[in-house]
Amino acid sequence: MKKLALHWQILLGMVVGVVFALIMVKFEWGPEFVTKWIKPFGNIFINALKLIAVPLILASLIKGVSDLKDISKLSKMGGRTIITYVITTIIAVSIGLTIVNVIKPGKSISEDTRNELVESYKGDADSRIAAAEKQKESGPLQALEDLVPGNIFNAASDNGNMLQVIFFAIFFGIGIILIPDEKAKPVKDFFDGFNEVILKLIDLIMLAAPYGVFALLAALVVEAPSTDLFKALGMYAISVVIGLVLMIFIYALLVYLFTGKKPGFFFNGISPAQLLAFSTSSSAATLPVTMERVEEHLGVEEDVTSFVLPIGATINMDGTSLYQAVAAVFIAQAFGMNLDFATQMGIIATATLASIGSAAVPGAGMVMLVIVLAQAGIPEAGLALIFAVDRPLDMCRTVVNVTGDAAVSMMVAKSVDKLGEPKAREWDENYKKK
Ligand code: DAS
Repeated sequence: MKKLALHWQILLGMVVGVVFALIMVKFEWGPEFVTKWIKPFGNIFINALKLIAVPLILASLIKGVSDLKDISKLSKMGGRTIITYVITTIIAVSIGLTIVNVIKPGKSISEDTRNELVESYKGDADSRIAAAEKQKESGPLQALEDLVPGNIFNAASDNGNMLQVIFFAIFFGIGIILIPDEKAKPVKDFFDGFNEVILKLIDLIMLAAPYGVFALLAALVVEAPSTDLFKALGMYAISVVIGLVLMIFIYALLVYLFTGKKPGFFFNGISPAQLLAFSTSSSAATLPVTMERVEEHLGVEEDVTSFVLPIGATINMDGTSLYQAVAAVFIAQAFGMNLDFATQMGIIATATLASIGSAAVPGAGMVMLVIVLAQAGIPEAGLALIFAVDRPLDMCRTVVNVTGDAAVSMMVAKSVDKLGEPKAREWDENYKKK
């Protein structure tokens, strides 16, 4: 297994997982066997990655920020990063709106099919709609208020609060810059070493990647919604996927235009992280691998990756914003509503904000979709319409989220002259002999 490059290992794990599940569903005891005896290994794998995500962000961000000799560099890189993130998100939403208005997937839903779908999925979607309701009640500055954790350990306890961990790490790193060098040195050395250990732990966790992904895909296939997807839902899913694929090519074009690196180089470097994003539906769980791949295989220096990627994993979700634009207009179409141009322009603003507010965990994009629906006056019951296909689309949009972060980190690195040759850290010689 070690001979195969990482992305082939992960791909093999996915394919074998799907084939295994398709065989298992032929037996009456098959689905239960997969859910009870295989799926736990997939959850263990995701948890191991999520476990490492917070220490990794703390170590790499604190190291990254404290390595910046002065705070002005932080604001320079920060400014470029946020602006680039917002621009790519607006591009994504605009592509989503264009596609859903051209394909019009919601037009083919008949009245009774719609009512039947809303009824049959209402129960399952209720918890998400409830979470969405709660989200809607929060005030306009809620996101800003949530940025500052009252207790770092609470913030670290749930990957949904990654922004709070990032806030603390940047705050702590600034503190290191501001104390005298002789006091700062031992602290910085500690975080340097801590960072190295975390990266080695990621290598170890990734040894289990093919097996973890096997379990995740097997469980997904076995638990796929049994009802055949209605034609409209199929067209809706195809509309989202067309938009997402288009975004992937736009990233490759932007990387080539801004850095000169060819698409083959970019995709070869980032593909293991993309496959992991697809399997886990979680940018947070994928972040450790995204950072290792962007640093070691795409040549972005650590003080850029440690800053740009953790922030990107939480606020730059271009795949999610594109999905939210398509979903909102699809639901409006399904309910026989015609959204005027002004409302659709409003969707660009709210889908951008909703994707920034979406946590880097499975299903977050659908919960935040309620903000887009509320702003456009689209019924929230429509969430029940799209619930059945949310998980496979979540896997696809998470791939785009992660790819966008990697592309932006390369462009920002190039702009601050921190894009070098990849150091492709395979197993270092002395480790192999241990
Ligand atoms: N699954 C989220 C992520 O981790 C995206 C989403 O739910 O839309 O990027």
